[in-house]
Amino acid sequence: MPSVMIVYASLTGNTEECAEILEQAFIELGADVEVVESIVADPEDYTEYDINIVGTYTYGTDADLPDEIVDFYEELEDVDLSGKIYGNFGSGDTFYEKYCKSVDDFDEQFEKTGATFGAENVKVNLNPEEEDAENLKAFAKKLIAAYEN
Ligand code: FMN
Repeated sequence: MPSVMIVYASLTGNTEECAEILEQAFIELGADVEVVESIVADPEDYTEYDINIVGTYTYGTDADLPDEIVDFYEELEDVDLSGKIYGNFGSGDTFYEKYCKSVDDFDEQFEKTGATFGAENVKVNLNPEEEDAENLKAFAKKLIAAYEN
């Protein structure tokens, strides 16, 4: 079974709640999972895990990255993650034009690392509801399937 690292940023708890659901889903699937807040995370740590995940909300005046994940974002592109699987999720608010933009921003960064896209981004409107929990569980399954391929 793969090892998984989830790095997340959450101001009001919605993305954190998603991270917890995802963590539980991976545990139920038999994976080893580590969950770390972005402010204390180092992208180099991803090299020790098979599946690399970012969870982030979107903020600011122009759908900016949260301040506490900017350093992680900038340093990520310099890490060689060839052979790793990646996936992104996050919470946003459909009220905003650039819904969950920060989640998509991480796709571009991961592409620079050489990691392999594992599953479609999961976007959650505010706090996760039943359907979102199902989507997060399906996301975990797809990432593991991508690892096993
Ligand atoms: N959500 C989006 O999807 N796109 C945005 O551009 C966006 N901008 C925001 C700007 C401000 C000032 C605030 C307060 C919220 C914004 N949001 C936006 C919504 C947050 O991403 C959303 O509330 C999210 O659930 C917060 O996640 P958290 O609880 O993990 O901190």
